[in-house]
Amino acid sequence: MKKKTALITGISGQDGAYLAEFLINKNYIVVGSERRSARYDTWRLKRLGIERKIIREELELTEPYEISRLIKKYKFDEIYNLGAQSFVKSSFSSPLYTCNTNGLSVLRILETIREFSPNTKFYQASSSEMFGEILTKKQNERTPFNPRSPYAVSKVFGHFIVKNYRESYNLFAVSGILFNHESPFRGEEFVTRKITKGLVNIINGKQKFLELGNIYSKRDWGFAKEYTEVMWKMLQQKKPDDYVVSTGRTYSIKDFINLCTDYLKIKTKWIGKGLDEKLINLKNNKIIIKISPKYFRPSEVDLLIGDSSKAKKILKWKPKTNLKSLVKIMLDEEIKYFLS
Ligand code: NAP
Ligand code: G4F
Repeated sequence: MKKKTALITGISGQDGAYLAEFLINKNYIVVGSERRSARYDTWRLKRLGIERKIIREELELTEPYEISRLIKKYKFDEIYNLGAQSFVKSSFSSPLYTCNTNGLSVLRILETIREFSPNTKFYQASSSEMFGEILTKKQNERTPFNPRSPYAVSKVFGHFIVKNYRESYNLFAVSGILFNHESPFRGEEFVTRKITKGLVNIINGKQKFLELGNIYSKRDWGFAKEYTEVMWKMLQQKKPDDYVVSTGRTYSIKDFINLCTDYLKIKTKWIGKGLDEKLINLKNNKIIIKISPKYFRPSEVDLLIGDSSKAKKILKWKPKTNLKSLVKIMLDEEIKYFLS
C-alpha cells in the first residue's frame, strides 16, 4: 500500500514532536516545516530519536507563497497545522503578528488546498482559549466563543474559516478544540513547565525562587502525547467535523504547584495574600514562590473545563492520564535531564 504523506507545521513545538512520532509509527512519510529562524531547535525530535526520519522543509507561515510551493510539491494526504504564535501573553504585545500567523495563515493554507490539492485533509489546531470568559459551566462544540486575548481572537478566525471552507467548498477540513495539554516537551514559558523546571532547579540549588502571576486561574490539563493521537483520529473519519478534546477536570495553578511539591516531598506553607502571597520551604524557611505583577495579563481566562463526550462517542477517545500522573511524568523527566 502507498505510504501516506503528511505535513506538520510547527514540527519544532511540543505537539509537532509527539504527532511526528505517532505518524512515523503509523508508517507515514512526515514532512515537518520549520521557519528560517535562529530559534529553530530540534531537541524534542532528538529526544524521541526521530530527527532523521523527518523531511524538513522551510515554511514561514506569514509568507503567502511558501505554503503554495510546498502543497504543489507534495500534494499531501494530510496537513496538520500546528504552527502558531502560541503564547497567550505575547499576543498582547504582538497582536498583529499573532493574528497574521495564527489566523490569516489558516486561510492561506485553505486557499491553496482548494486551488491545488482539494483531496488533502486539513487539521487546524483550535484552542479552548476561544471560550475565554466562559458562557457555560462546561465547554463543548456548541458553546459560544468569548475570546479574551488577541491569541484567542486569532484562533476564532482560524476556527471559523475552516468551517466556512468545509461548508463552501466541501473540503475535508476540521478543527480540534484542544484544552491545555502539557508534557516534558512543553515550552518553558508556559506555566506548568516553568513550575516543574523551576522547582527542580530550586531543590538542586541552581535557582533561588520562582516568580509567577495569577495562581488562581483554573485549567483543564491533559497529557500532550494522548492529545496528538486524537488529531489523527479526526482525519480518519468519514465525515469532517470539529471536536473538543479535554479531561473534564479543572485545577488551579496553585493546585498544580501543591501536587509538584508533594511529589518532590518538599514540606511547604502558603503565607500572605494577593501580591504578598508566598510559598515557604519549611525545611529552611526560604521563599520558593513569589507573585509578580509582571506575569499578569491585561485580561485573564479564569476557568476552563471541557466536555469531550462527542470525541468519546464518535472517535472512541478518552484521556488516560490524570493531573497527578502528569505531574509525575513531567517531574521525573525534569530530574532526569537536570542530572544528565
Ligand atoms: P509550541 O510548542 O509553541 O509550538 C509552536 C510551533 O509553531 C513551533 O514549532 C514554532 O516554531 C511554530 N511557529 C511559530 N510561529 C511560526 C511562524 N510564523 N511560521 C512557522 N512556524 C511558526 O505549541 P504547541 O503547544 O505544540 O501547540 C501546537 C498548536 O496547538 C499551536 O497552534 C497552539 O496554538 C495550539 N494549541 C495548543 C494547546 C496546548 O495546550 N499546548 C492547546 C490548544 C491549542 P519555532 O520553534 O521556530 O518557534
Ligand atoms: O501556561 P499558560 O501560559 O497557558 P494558557 O494561557 O492557558 O495557554 C495555553 O493553553 C491554551 C489552551 O487553552 C493554548 F491555546 C495556548 O496556545 C497555550 O498552550 O498559562 C496558564 C495560566 C494562565 O491563567 C496564566 O495567567 O497560568 C497563569 N500563570 C500564572 N503565572 C502563568 C504564570 N502563566 C505563565 N505562562 N507564566 C506565569 O508565570
